[in-house]
Amino acid sequence: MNRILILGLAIMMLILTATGSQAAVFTMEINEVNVDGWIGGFSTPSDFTALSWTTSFTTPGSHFYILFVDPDIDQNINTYFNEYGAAIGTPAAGQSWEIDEPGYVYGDSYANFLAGALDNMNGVPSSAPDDVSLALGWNFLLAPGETADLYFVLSEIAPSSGFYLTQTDPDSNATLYFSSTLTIHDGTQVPEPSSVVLLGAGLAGLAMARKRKAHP
Ligand SMILES: [Ca+2]
Ligand SMILES: [Ca+2]
Ligand SMILES: [Ca+2]
Repeated sequence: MNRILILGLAIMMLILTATGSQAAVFTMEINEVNVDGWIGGFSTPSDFTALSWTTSFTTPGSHFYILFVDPDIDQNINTYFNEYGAAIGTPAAGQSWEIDEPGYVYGDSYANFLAGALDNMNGVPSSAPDDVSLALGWNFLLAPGETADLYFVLSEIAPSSGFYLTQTDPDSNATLYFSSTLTIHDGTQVPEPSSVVLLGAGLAGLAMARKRKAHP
């Protein structure tokens, strides 16, 4: 009896260990921002589980801010071009988005990001997997004395509400969720320290060289 019980426990532990080791690896190929036409690149860790970005505007007038990410899921196991995207929900007023192959093969999301005009279309649906990149943008107007706070987050946790983009690797059974909020209020407000994760720290100036070549 004891021997059977012990064997059963050993098998359970093996299964738990195997499940734990199957966590997908997320890497970042490109992470750049277009702020009113100024392009900057964020440095990101070699792999990540979740990333978030916060920034604020206080200069009166019209602004746009677009965050572009080109994540890959388990690229060393099943490539970076077995993935697809989806747009869930309805964009907020002033919000733009794009899901597409970044432009190594056929997509125009990186070009549209540079031009400051996302096309609000999904170029990599589940019927045609490829290399997914995601972009979210905001166009907004600030009156004197107003502050705009922007927040972006990319993680495995689905937002409970609002508009968001997804990037799924069906072979890894993993999905990344990309969402953003814009809050405009009077006066200035110091962001909560816990929400400032990558604020400006990795900004590396002009757009980084794009290393990867088109896949066959
Ligand atoms: Ca993959
Ligand atoms: Ca496109
Ligand atoms: Ca990608």
